[in-house]
Amino acid sequence: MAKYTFFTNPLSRAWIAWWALHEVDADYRPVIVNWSNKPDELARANPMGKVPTLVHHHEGDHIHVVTETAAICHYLAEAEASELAPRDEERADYFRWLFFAAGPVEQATTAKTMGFMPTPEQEVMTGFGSLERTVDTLESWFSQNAYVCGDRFTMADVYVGAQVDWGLRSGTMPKRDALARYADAVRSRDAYRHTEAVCAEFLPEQSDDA
Ligand SMILES: N[C@@H](CCC(=O)N[C@@H](CS)C(=O)NCC(=O)O)C(=O)O
Repeated sequence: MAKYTFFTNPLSRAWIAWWALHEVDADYRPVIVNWSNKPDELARANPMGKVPTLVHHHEGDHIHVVTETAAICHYLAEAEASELAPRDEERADYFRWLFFAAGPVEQATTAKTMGFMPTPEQEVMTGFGSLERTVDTLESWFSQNAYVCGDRFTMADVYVGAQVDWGLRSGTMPKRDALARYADAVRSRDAYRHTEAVCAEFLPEQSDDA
């Protein structure tokens, strides 16, 4: 049995966790999930029925279920590749930007996709403030740092990098030179390219609604 069962869909956020699995060279079994025909195995692991969902099969009889893409990324770094987890002096930057991307950045880009723009009054109580503010904040960091933790690629760059990559490709994030440079750097990872190739193989399994 593979060490991990990975519920996924190549045309979804699960792509990010897929990339993380390849960064750590994990032993996993992918289960492709179509929205109209979800396996019972997924509902048992994650009542949200969302992908990515990762099941870690431990020796003996117990499992651990991890959901939420950013959590899966970090979990895999700790479990499989400590060199991708933060060193003590990197923890502040690592967790700051990992959570910033999973919260404000994701909310801001989703809001834009859905056509919601907070008014100045609503910005005060909206976690992301405005898309402009989140992008300005990311830009200020990546104007001065190659990666989330400075000069070194860590697992936080899988998640933050994927958000920036997708934001720029989809046009939900305005183009800025520092962000474009960062996106190019993460796209050059071997594991990123390998994930693209693996996902392409699974695309024919997609149903129209997935
Ligand atoms: N908060 C979750 C969001 C996961 C999510 O929304 N996944 C979507 C695909 S991008 C999904 O599974 N949609 C199927 C559904 O809701 O039925 C994460 O960050 O992993």
